[in-house]
Amino acid sequence: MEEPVYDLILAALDDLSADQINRFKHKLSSLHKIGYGLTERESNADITVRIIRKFTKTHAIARTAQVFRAIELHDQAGDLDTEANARQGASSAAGTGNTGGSAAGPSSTQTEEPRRLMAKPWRTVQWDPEKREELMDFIKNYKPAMDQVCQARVLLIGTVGSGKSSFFNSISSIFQGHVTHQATSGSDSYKLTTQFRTYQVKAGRDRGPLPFIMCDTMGLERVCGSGLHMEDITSILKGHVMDRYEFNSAVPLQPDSPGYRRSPALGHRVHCLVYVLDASRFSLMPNDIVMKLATIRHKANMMGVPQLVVMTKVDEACPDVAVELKYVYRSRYIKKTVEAVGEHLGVPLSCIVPVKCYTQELDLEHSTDILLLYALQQALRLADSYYDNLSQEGDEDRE
Ligand SMILES: Nc1nc2c(ncn2[C@@H]2O[C@H](COP(=O)(O)OP(=O)(O)OP(=O)(O)O)[C@@H](O)[C@H]2O)c(=O)[nH]1
Ligand SMILES: [Mg+2]
Repeated sequence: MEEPVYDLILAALDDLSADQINRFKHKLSSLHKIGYGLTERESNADITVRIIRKFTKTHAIARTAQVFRAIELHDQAGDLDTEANARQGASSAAGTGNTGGSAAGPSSTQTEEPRRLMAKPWRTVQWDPEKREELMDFIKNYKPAMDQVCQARVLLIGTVGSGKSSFFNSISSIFQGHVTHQATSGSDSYKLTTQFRTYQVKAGRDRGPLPFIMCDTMGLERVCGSGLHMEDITSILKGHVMDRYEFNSAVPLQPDSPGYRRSPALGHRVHCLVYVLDASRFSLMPNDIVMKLATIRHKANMMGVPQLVVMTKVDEACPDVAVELKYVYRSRYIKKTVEAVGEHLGVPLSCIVPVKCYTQELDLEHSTDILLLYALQQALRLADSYYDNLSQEGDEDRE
């Protein structure tokens, strides 16, 4: 007789260690919006009931397997998938079909590639460990192409909650060798960034700082008088704003205020501006924010500051990518979003890079690192074009 869905899922959860269960709960939260706050203290039996309630008996096993796979428990996922496939076959044979899944949801049999994916990636990415090392070496050995500057200054700008602080934390985590949360991040109001922060990253405990500085800012808001003030952005780009300046949405930084640097050196100016945009919400971005971004882009262009778009939350935007990050460049949805960002902001597609930040993970993940490192490499290359332009201007002035 067929084993009930409840028993199968419960048995699979009961086989997990405490650490695996904890990772399962976190992943269940990020993949399927069964909040960690709900399951944190629940028994495996209660969690099983939640999963069945949310996905019905038809899909509960496949969705559980999907979470297993996302936390690298491939054997356990395989066992459940076999069971889910058998049930799928049985239900099709009986003519009941599979009608309960969402159109955008992951396919129920995750042993196969989702059919929605493009056959070929639209951008080539090397996912091997050697590439990760190569990218890390590039960043560690990077030297700004200008003698007066020893660290490239990269500014992160974006709407509230787009993932600016998480992006910095994720980059820092890679070089620390474990997941860290130096910059406060999160969705609670007390976790919003309200200060201008400049962060250095060390490649390990006893090592010196890496050749870049990341500047984290308050988020942009659509309403005038809240969020980062547009005039403050100009001050930051020119290097006038000091570390730990507390933003005031109503009044921009004044030359006589504490926190104002009167004579910024070249190293204090921004050498690359990174727009951090949430891939899962880009289509919902209000027009006012698109206009603000266009104004910032105009300011940056006038100052010759090159710009990059880092698109975060690709895992939230596309369920196939949530299951397997390597599908990011084969996801039609992500490609369309990149194209829409390019069109709305007027940024070339080569300057738009999707990433997933570390949020609830306890350990580093190879593919996550690769995308983040590509993004940082791109930012440093763009900073180099800033120095090149400055040197050319200097040459022309001397002529
Ligand atoms: N799933 C997922 N969640 C993310 C990702 N990046 C950030 N988040 C989550 O998004 C929320 C906001 O992230 P923050 O890094 O605080 O965003 P922020 O842009 O610094 O926000 P403000 O400081 O308020 O402007 C947090 O709950 C993060 O865990 C991502 O790539 N994937
Ligand atoms: Mg922040």
